[in-house]
Amino acid sequence: MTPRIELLSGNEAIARGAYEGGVTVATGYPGTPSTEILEALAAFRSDIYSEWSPNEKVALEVAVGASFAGARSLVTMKHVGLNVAADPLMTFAYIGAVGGLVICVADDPGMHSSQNEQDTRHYARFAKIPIFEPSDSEEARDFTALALGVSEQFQTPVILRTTTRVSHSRSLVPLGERALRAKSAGFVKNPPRYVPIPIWGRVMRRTVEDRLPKLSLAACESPANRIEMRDPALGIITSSVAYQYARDIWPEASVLKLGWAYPFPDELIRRFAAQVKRVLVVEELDDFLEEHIKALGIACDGRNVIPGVGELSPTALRAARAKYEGRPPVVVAPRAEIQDLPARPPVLCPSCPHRGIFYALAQFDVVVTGDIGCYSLGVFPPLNRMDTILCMGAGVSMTQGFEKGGEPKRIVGMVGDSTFFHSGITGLLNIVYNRGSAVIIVVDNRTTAMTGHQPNPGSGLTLMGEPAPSASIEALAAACGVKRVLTVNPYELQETIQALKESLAANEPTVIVSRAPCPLDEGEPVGQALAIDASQCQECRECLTLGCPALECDEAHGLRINDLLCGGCKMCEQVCPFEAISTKASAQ
Ligand SMILES: Cc1ncc(C[n+]2csc(CCOP(=O)(O)OP(=O)(O)O)c2C)c(N)n1
Repeated sequence: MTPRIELLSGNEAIARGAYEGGVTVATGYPGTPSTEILEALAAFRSDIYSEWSPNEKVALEVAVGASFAGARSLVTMKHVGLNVAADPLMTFAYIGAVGGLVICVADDPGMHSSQNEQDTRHYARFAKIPIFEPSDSEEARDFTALALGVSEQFQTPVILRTTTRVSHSRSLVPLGERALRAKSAGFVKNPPRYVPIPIWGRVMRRTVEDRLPKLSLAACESPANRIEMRDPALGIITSSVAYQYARDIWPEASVLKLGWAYPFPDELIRRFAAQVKRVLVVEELDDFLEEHIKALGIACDGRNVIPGVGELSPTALRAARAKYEGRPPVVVAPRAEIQDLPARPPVLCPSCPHRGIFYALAQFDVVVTGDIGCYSLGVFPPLNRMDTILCMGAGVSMTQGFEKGGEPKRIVGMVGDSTFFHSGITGLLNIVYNRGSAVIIVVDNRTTAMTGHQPNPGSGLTLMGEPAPSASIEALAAACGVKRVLTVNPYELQETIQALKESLAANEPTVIVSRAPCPLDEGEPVGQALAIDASQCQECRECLTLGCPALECDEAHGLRINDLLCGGCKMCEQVCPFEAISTKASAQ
């Protein structure tokens, strides 16, 4: 029978690979471009338990527990998520897996939706564990299943690394059957195997080193790595999506395609290099392969011609080829229609409740340590009300450093609900414990909006669609020792400004929970669309300070509200000094 073939994104294909590979536990924390893996896995709910964990460290630790119980498990996160999960990863690499455990990490070259461009391959080398890199959806499916097997065979965690292009591009995948292992779950007590106290940890440390050459040999034999011999004049060594671009730009070249890049398959690399005249390494981001190939004593080109910053593309490689061949540089003019587009900076949606908090904050001369989420958009004009962003949770913790570092202004920290549960709580605990006095605003829109509305511990719903207890941010703040805990409705601007004013005057740690559900998640507008009564409007433009995309202004019509965009939140009605904005006006 011919297999069913489906057009799957790389992320959907990984979920399929996990299903076919017999995974029974899947965990993760949302983060572009990885998020859809777990969302797709939730569709296999009768076979696979899947959960959004509060953060990546917890997600990995849950999966490690499942692996020790004998289950196959999968963990998903974006590249920076692995920084959060690095602590369990480094020691789990010593202890090793029982049931196969694969950590899917999605990198974001070009920083489409990330705060940095770190290259996850270094983590594989750092932790001394294998890494697989699919180049398309079929490989994403195949390598997931392959990686589960390698994890189990060599008792090691395995990283499956994608990039935005691999995760989000679609290609055909012939579907396979779910392979269930005979092995039944059940933990076998064995402290020297599971407890890395120094006496046993030192033994594990040796095991990690002994495992490396075995893994390298297995990588040489693996179907994930292959030599494609064409013209021996040029041999390209490449991996991930760079393989696709390299094939486009150097169709005549021989290629060593590394789908299992680390531990480096030295034998295979040497064998390939011996068959070609010149070696060119085509890799995205860091010179991870090139450095090692040079260390093997193989002369090669790479970073001297291939850009190491930003995303690769056929266009970038076309220019690289010209450089490599000593031809005049290829100048790529942007397409006229792209050139003519006006710049459109990202904005908060119409009727986004975060806007109320930013409007209120703009009334005070304070430093705002921000965080990552939709509310990061408060950094842009006209809101201009976020001063720093570092990483998830830092919006809370950094306030303490500003304060103790002598910053004369009052400090306000800002985090979203998902971010608070992810890594805000410990920072808050620190503020109380070490006698800080920051005002922390938790913008609680009841969801993880920025990554596409995933539920979180406060949402009252699990990934698998089951009702769940909703964690109370107020109770958590109180449990951390915060005495001033307030809740405001950010659509009520005066109430919000007043709460902020009193909190800034109080010399003690304060948590303000700014609570209103995300209207996009709710799926319905907050209220009836508003309009501007032109006879009352004095064109003072105070309403424009809200930065609402529903408020438009052009020479022909002056100020007006686009009723297709307006969500009826009434914030503009509240800021208009001339009572020119109302739902009444819209009914006229
Ligand atoms: C360590 C890490 N994990 C995941 C992400 C991806 N990410 C960015 S913001 C965010 C959470 C946003 O949710 P929330 O804090 O509730 O704010 P909202 O977008 O709903 O306003 C996530 C998961 C990240 N940037 N860093």
